[in-house]
Amino acid sequence: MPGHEVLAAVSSGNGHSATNVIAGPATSDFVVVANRLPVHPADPPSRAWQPSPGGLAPALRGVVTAKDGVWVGWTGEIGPRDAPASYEQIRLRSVHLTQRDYEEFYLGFSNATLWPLYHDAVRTPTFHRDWFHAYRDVNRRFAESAAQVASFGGTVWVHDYQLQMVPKMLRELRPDLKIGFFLHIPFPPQELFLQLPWRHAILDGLLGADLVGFQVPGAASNFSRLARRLSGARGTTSSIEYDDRTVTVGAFPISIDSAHFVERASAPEVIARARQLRADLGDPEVVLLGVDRLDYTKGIDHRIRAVAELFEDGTLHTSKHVMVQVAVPSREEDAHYASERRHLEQIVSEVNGDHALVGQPAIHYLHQSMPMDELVAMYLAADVMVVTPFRDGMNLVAKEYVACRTDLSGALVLSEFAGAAAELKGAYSVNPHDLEGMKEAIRRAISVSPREGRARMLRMRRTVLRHDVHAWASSFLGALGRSAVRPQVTLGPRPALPSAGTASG
Ligand code: GDG
Repeated sequence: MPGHEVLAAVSSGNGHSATNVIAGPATSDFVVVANRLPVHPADPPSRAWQPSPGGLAPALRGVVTAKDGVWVGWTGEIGPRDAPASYEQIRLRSVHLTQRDYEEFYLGFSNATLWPLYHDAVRTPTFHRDWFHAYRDVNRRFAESAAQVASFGGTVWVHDYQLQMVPKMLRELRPDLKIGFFLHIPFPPQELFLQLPWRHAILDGLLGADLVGFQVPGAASNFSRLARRLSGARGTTSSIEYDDRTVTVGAFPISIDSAHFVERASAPEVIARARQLRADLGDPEVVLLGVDRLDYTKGIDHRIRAVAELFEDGTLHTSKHVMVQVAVPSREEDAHYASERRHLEQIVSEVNGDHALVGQPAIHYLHQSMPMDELVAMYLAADVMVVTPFRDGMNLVAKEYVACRTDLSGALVLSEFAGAAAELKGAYSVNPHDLEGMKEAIRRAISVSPREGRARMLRMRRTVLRHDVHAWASSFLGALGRSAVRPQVTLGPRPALPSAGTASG
């Protein structure tokens, strides 16, 4: 039974028969494995923990608590400190990272090799053998932790690009498990993926899952094609035969907790705050808004250039129009991110130098993160939301904006290279590389008739309210349940498995 302390014993991840006996959190039929836990340490000197902002936590919290699941991940802190055994009803299992793991697994292979490569190589990816070795070793630790907390025959849902080797490693440790993998970022076309010196290891890692899920169908077909070409798999886009197993592949576009955003956007204090924000901005006719992690994939610079040219050609004027750009600090130790920040700050100050009035900047630039209610108030205060990534797995900000526009006002300008573009058909679609096209889309969004604007927003809201994060999780887990049907696995004497929840077979 999940929910009580057990001694779990699993084989070590190196294929030898050494056995680690650990006193861990109780095992569970449902385990989420993600790079980050849903909590992180509060700023020193406090030893307290607080919920991680953004990321997967809001999306998965409900599913994990409903299933009394365990969440395996890293606290975000270097060193051996464990997160609490549970936090806000989610049971936690910490994976520790050393300074070297942080540099080579996290900053290195995950964020300087895979992240740019998977985002159209918008920055040149760096290939470094030591980074790959660290990635493999850290993935093994995640797999071992998951193996220790999963009940016999349980379901393990592995998330994202930092952990692509976990499915295969976990299957080797625990062939009884149902293993799902979901990639939150794009999966690149062959021409790019083939550059990766460790392409076989990554593909084989993913093929260890019963179900491999992507944000959009294009990513799923990129993966299946590569699996056939490089790993000798057979089959179609949606079903691959590999290693005497069937791997199901599909698109499962992620969404948001739409009802929660509607509720916050309807709260009197949030509505009042939105009014105050507009007043603080000088009660302009039009507020344009961008909200992104400060990331070179998000196309913030091109967006600001387009807005700058609209100020230059007189379409926008500081007395009537203002832009707010929230750029949430992200991966600041990476040189690409540091230089992106300097670049953005330079162009924002150029635009303000040219177009600001005293006490009225053309662009309000906030390099800071903010509480969710403040973000919702921003969404409510904005007439036009501008989301222009060069490539984005989904982009939840676009969906959050739509969910918050309960009165059907507001317009969304959205890059065709965001996964969200496939669903949000009421948006003004743009190619972020095309400055003239972006300017035209912003012009149209500003001057849309109330009738057309409402029709567009209604169309998008229907999609976002119907297809929320709960629908996303159920559809993935439903498909995993169906795909993982296979002959009963019997265990040899080697892995003494966690006793809790042991099935009869
Ligand atoms: C990756 C993929 C995919 C932002 N600022 C604050 C804040 N946020 C929250 C937003 C939103 C989330 O962070 C950002 O999500 P995005 O989807 O826009 O972008 P990534 O961080 O790049 O996420 C992406 C996503 O994974 C999910 O699969 O959509 O394509 O790149 O929820 O609201 N939250 C708070 N303060 C802020 O200042 N509290």
